[in-house]
Amino acid sequence: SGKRLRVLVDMDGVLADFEGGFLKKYRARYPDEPFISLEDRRGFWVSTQYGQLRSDLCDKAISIWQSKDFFIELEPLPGGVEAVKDMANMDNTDVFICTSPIKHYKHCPYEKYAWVEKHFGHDFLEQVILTRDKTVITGDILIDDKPDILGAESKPTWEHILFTACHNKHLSISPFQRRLLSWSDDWKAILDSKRQ
Ligand code: BVP
Repeated sequence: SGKRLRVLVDMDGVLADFEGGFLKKYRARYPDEPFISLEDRRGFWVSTQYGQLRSDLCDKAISIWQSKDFFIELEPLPGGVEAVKDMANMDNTDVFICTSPIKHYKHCPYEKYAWVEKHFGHDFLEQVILTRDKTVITGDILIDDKPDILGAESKPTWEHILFTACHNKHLSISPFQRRLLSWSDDWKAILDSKRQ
């Protein structure tokens, strides 16, 4: 009963393996440069941590995700596509994929749509929201691996569920913030907790 539940699901780090895709292509393109293993990743911004390793590695990191075919070739994270399809088929539930494109727009926005079409089908393109500011999008839940989601709206309507990723797994979060450890975790219970 009650109104429909609106779930916003992030793409990079939640549905698509940005970190794994980055590391694989960085090592292939820069085989003689140092790299950061996924175990050693800290902080949301890959470019920041590479810049701390050696200042010129920031631009080398950025060159990877600015390249053609980076976003379309990202592998799906385990269970994510199936979970979102299941979610979209639940009664009284609307699911949107809510993702921030990079400002180097030559390939990324196109490839994000192409990735959704490839893994969810053409009809699911109706559910895509590209925005650089997720706080202005209304929803009940936002499942996202970025610890701090800020923007123009200081009181977003959604509850942020932190999706565990290599860069955030060591973070201690407020006892009021909830995590989804992976798509094997009980996402249905989190949705049910928000239903009227
Ligand atoms: O398009 C992704 C990759 C990019 O930021 C966007 C994050 O989107 P959401 O997951 O928040 O929807 N991105 C960019 C940088 C550095 C840019 Br300079 C980075 O280090 N990590 C990263 O994900």
